[in-house]
Formats: sequence, structure tokens, C-alpha cells
Amino acid sequence: MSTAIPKAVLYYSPDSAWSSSVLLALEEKGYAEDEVDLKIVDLSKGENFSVSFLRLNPKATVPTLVVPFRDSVADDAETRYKALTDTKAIIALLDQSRSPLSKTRTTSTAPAPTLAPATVAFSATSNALLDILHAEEVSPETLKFINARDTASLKTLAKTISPLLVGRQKALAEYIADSEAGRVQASEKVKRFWQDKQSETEALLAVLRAADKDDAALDSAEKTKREEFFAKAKEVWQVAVKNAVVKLNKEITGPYALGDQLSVVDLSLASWIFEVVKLAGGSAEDDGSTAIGRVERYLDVALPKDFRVADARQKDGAAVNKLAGLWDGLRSRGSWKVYKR
Ligand SMILES: N[C@@H](CCC(=O)N[C@@H](CS)C(=O)NCC(=O)O)C(=O)O
Repeated sequence: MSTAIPKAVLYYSPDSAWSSSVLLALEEKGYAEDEVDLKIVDLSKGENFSVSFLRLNPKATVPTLVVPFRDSVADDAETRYKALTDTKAIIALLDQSRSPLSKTRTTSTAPAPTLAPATVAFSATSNALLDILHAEEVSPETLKFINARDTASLKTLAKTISPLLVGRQKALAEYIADSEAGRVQASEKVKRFWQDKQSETEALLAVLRAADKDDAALDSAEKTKREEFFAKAKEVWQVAVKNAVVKLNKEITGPYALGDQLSVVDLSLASWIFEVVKLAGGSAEDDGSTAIGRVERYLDVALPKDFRVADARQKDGAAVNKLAGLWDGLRSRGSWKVYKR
């Protein structure tokens, strides 16, 4: 195998939900380990905000897939490489680059099932489901950062996410100081981006720093911030996430999102629902009824049961909801190891 062919590079974080969807895609599409270079971006060290990463992805997010154009003769990196920064686009590209018909640039002999929806009707359902999953208001990051409903859970949240946010602030301060001292060259746009991220992070940290105080001990500014935080959390969890879960459960076909075959939707759905289950206290080891049961209790919602799912999953006739059936289906696959770290 010639090493002269430039490889695609996946920048990812093991802690990022959407990165896991791309790792799932690599597994399900049968890519060999040597076909894509995997590079970890440490979000707790703010590596995604470094000048070099921002050059690849100005939005500073993972996953980011950098793909070489094999036939390009240009010398500048910008035209020889393309960086994909949207999870859906990355998965679509990985799906197309390894197909049952053409095995171009692949060293693996594993099957390459097509994950794109096969018909116009499936495609419409697929897009509708992906829109629900990738809506900004229910982004995995929002869910993770706004996961508290009372003083006790706020304390727990502060312990869980403060290290990440403090690390990010430290990195941002260093990048800003380096650019002010002329040690790194950063455009005005990049400097503004760093400052915006700093203020955004500071706003959240202010709430978390006061998490140990009882309501009565808060000064009026802290009290307002805490109330705003809880109001936002309620909107996110009790409205947006609840609606999304109910809709997903209704719209998916079962056992997988579009029926019997795994598709691109399942790859996004797996990571999103796993994030929700995790934040509701569950784990990758839970079976479908346990995992989705936790979500139902957490959101105070009862999802309708579906007898077809019961048949498909052979649950001794006991009806389960479609999301529980889907979870069991996904959990039985080898690729589920992505969530078991
Ligand atoms: N629209 C992007 C969103 C990706 C995204 O928001 N990724 C999160 C992790 S799941 C991230 O990189 N956050 C940056 C940070 O934590 O600083 C996509 O679809 O891939």
C-alpha cells in the first residue's frame, strides 16, 4: 500500500456526541483502521480554538474531516484539501466513498452497506428526522451544559462540567495573550471569536461557581443568573428535548429509524439518544427498556408502546416503545463499542 496517497484526517473528541456518530459510520461502513487518520482534539484544553485548528474549521467544532483532493495539482493547502465540519456531510461523504460497487481507495474487505436512504420518500423522512436531531436547541452540548433542574443537580453539574469550562477559559486567555504579544498571528475575526467564546463560557461559569450556595445565600445578581439558568434548562429539557423524544418515537419506523436497514439517521440518532440516556443517569450497558425508561422518567413522559416492535425484538410479547426497540437494535451491533469507553 503506497503511503504517497494522502489520507483523510478525522479530528474528533471521544467526549463529543457527534464525533461518536462519525466513528460509528467508520465502523458500519467497514473502513479499515489505516484508511482514515484519527486525531483527538482535547476540548478540555481548548485545542479546538487554536489558530491551526481554526484554519481548518473556523467554527472550532468536532468532528471535522479533512479530505485530500487526489487529483489537485495546486500547491496551497486550501485547494488541495477540503474540511467538512458538519456531521451529516461527513457521514454522507464516508457513505459515498465506500460503496458495494466501488471500493476505491479502501484497503478493507469488509462489506460496505449503503447508508443513504434508498428512495425519495425515505429521503424525506430521513431529512425530517435529521432536522429534529441536529436542531441547535437540542444540541448535545446544550443538553450537557444545561442539565440541572434544582440546587442539588446544579451542584452535581458544576462538579461535572466546570473542569472542561475552566480549561477552555485558560486556553482562550492564552491564545488572546499570545496574539496580543505577537507570538501568534490571529485575524480580527478570530480575536473576536475568542472573546465571544470567553464571555459565553464565563456566563455559564458564573452560575456554576455559585452552585454551592443555597438560594438564600445568593446576592441579587447571582440569584437572577441562577433563575435564568433554570428557566433555560426547563425550556431545553421539558419542552425541546421532550418534544424531540416524542416526535422521534412517533416518526421512526422500527426496528431502525427507516425500517429494517440501518441508515444515516441511525448514526445521528444513536449518539443523540445515548447522550440523553447518559444525562438521565443511564449507560451504554442498559437494555432498551431500561435506557428509554430512564428518559421517560427524567422527562416525565410516557411513550406509547408498539406491538410491532415487541415482535421484532422478541420481548415475549411485552410491548416496548419504538425508541427502546431501536436502542436494543443498535446495542446488538459491533459498532456500539463506540459508546462503551
Ligand atoms: N454543526 C456541527 C456541530 C458540532 C459540534 O457542536 N460539536 C461540539 C461537540 S459535540 C463541539 O465541537 N464543541 C466545541 C467545544 O466544546 O468547545 C456538526 O453537525 O457537526
